[in-house]
Amino acid sequence: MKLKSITTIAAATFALIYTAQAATSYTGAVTNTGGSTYDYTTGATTGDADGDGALGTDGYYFAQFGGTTGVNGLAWDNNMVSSTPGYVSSVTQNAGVSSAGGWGYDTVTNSAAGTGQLGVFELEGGAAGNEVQFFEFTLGASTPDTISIGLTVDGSDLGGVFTPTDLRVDHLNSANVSQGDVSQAAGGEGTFESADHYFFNVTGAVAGDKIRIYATNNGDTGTGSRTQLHINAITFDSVPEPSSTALLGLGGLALILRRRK
Ligand SMILES: [Ca+2]
Ligand SMILES: [Ca+2]
Repeated sequence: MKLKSITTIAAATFALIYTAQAATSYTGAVTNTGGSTYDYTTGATTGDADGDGALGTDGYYFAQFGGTTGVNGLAWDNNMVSSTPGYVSSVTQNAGVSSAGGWGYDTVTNSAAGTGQLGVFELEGGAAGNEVQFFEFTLGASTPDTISIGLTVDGSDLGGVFTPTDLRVDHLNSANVSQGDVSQAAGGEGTFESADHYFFNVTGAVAGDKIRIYATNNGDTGTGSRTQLHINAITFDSVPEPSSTALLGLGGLALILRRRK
């Protein structure tokens, strides 16, 4: 085989590996995670893109994690345990987001943060059918090709009220052009204190892109006629980048074939 052909093949393979298809997809759910306790470090295969058996390996945001006393209306970041992924350069939130919880909500275990009680990121939903943006994550250097975003909902009391009917994840490129968004019905069973996790893959994101998290008011006013929307936690896991060993292998193959010429 001539070196020119080898070079062409190598270039084509390289392009295959690195041509990122921008897409957003719903990838599955873990629902009613066993009543009042859930361990993010065991059995979390759905959405665990890196396959290490834990959710939130890259980073996480848990509302009111560790709190045991009902505290209402504090700023979202005053009632949170978090670890921002290394590839997220900035996090912004809807100014209306606050945090609440502590009244015997789900107890969860996270590999880095230990065991604590979930609270809620709380946001006024307005009228039925109204969609609001909770968070926006701007991506920076070393953004992986595929990010699994996990959203935990329904991990509190008044399930029907605290469960948004609809969650949406949107991926915008640096020019604010949508690279794909996906919705998934998220609830309705209204089980008291039994959290549900919904997972969305964002593929082909690069530095400067944004990932936005939305929820829609499902119109269930429930007890107390509440219209707030709630998300308990957000987790980030990623599929590792194609390893440099694959490229080294290509280089080695070219070298071997060249010697055989
Ligand atoms: Ca549930
Ligand atoms: Ca993981």
